[in-house]
Amino acid sequence: MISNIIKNEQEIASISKAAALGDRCFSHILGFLEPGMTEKQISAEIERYLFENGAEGLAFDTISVSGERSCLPHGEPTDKRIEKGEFLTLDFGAVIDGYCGDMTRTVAIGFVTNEMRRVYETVLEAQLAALDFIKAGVRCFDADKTARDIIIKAGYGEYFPHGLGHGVGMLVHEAPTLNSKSEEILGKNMVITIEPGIYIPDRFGVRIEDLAIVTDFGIMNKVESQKELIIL
Ligand SMILES: [Mn+2]
Repeated sequence: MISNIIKNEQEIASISKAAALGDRCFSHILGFLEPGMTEKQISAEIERYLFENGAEGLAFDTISVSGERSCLPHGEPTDKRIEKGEFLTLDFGAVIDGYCGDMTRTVAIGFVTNEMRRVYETVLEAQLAALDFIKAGVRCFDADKTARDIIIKAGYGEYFPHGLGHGVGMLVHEAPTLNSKSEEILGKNMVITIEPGIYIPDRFGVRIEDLAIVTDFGIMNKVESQKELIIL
């Protein structure tokens, strides 16, 4: 079932709960992670934590991709072990009261190269700019452009192949669609993701995703996890 594009108070409360559980899960995983663990071990721990702490389901199959596999926006976790000098991207969401959470963080293991840091900082700058720009009345393609222009200017435009975000409700992908073609206008109490990414084929990728409520004055970001680069 798909929910109305404008969420009511109860729906917003449920999505907020799912987002808060995501934050707690991410914080748990930061303490759990160690080099040498496999992508699958990490995704299994994310899912175990979500279910143990109130999730009634998963919004989608958990993404846990590391090293050169982090360049796959929708990669499935494998038996590959995470190693120092790699990025690890985790994208996951709980279902609570029938409503989905959805968040992504990319963390580094051990150390990063200058180029990895530059890519990370570019995605972060793009994400922060979009968060700052979005409010009711904004056109979806302009929201996308705000983030995309920063990524293009940094020279990585061809490596941002997907849209800025999507609506979230009972389904994890609902209206509105935030991409470079979408003329939809964001309205108060729509619930959307803001998730720019850069994916350099066969090398590495970075995505930062928050889940937010659109208001007349900006957004209420329901994801509070740190987004400045974390090196574990
Ligand atoms: Mn998403």
